[in-house]
Amino acid sequence: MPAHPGPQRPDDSARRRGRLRPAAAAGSGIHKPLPPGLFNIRGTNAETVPATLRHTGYHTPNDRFFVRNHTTTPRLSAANWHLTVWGDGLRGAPVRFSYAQLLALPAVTRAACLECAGNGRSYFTSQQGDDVTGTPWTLGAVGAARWRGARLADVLRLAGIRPEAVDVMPRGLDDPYVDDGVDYGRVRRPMPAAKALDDVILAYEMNGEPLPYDHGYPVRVIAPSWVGVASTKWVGDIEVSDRPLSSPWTTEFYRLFGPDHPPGGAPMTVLPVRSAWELDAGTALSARVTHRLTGRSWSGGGGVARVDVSTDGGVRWSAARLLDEGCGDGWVRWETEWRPGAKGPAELLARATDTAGRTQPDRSVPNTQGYFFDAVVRCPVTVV
Ligand SMILES: Nc1nc2c(c(=O)[nH]1)N[C@H]1C(S)=C(S)[C@@H](COP(=O)(O)O)O[C@H]1N2
Ligand SMILES: [Mo]
Repeated sequence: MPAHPGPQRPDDSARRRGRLRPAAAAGSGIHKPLPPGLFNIRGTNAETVPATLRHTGYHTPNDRFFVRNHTTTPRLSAANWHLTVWGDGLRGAPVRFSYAQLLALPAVTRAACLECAGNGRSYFTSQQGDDVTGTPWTLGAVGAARWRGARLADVLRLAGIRPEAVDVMPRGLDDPYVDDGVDYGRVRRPMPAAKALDDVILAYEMNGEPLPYDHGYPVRVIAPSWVGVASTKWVGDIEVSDRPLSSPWTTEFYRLFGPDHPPGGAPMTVLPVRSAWELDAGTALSARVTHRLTGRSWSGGGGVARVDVSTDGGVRWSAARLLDEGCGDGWVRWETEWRPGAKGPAELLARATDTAGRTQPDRSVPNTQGYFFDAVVRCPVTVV
């Protein structure tokens, strides 16, 4: 039985620079080190500082990948782990899979973005003046990784899924989520059987390593192109049902409420189009020097087809140079050159369009919990 490689070590360069303060993660419930400068710690969550991706390749290194935890990271053992598939959508009794049995199934590898539906939430307030609740992410609640694992479809078929099954609900082994005195139970969210049988993975590897504890060790769900909450970490059981299922994560959280949405709220599945500059807000850039500026764009609705950038606050736009092919569930890196003239404050904008024809709007449709901020984000810089 493959054992966990032990505590994850931060990369050496960060340690040499003396930037690590292990205590930074204290109280967050997150296991890996969260060096200031690489992460913004937000309660039980940690956001990747988007500017730091400039120094990474296409895939987000595991030690920089954002963490979104409802409670705390459990440290499970693969040897004691098993997955129980159960419910009236199966032909027979519950079926159990061990870690070794899962590893023995045909493996698939898929490069896919994983993103929290609330990514970009802080801009509802700072750019639009909207009142929203939830973690005030900037744009770092997203990453791209190579996920390797078994197809959920294979596991469901081995468990005897019936053609009448309509919903499939994975549940995590982390502690029940309690908020304001209400116990919502363990994190779980149904998805249609059609999605579960399509492209969903039961992943045990992330970027060629066993899943880190914080990202779901030993096994997590990866539901490509869907809201991050569909990608259940530390999965322990999966209910298969011949009737529609619900959970607080479809009826209360991760649902769009507000005057611009239907009275009962709108469900959330596929992620929107978004873009981020790999630049800290407020960066100082020298005048009359040509700067190579970079960023990334991604979409749940297919690849990114084009990215337009503006360095004058949105008056003039030009196409950025795409450095990757905008395929399926990944992102594209892009670059542009800018030679600022006048000194003073300036705003950089990036607007992506995906292969489905969706373009980032100037304003996002508000919702009470601040999900799906997809508008063009204004990145302030100072020319000096
Ligand atoms: N069991 C469990 N699964 C979970 C969560 C959680 O708190 N518990 N958070 C979800 C949310 S909201 C997101 S955005 C992703 C984050 O995955 P990551 O922490 O690996 O980046 O995991 C999802 N899966
Ligand atoms: Mo999320």
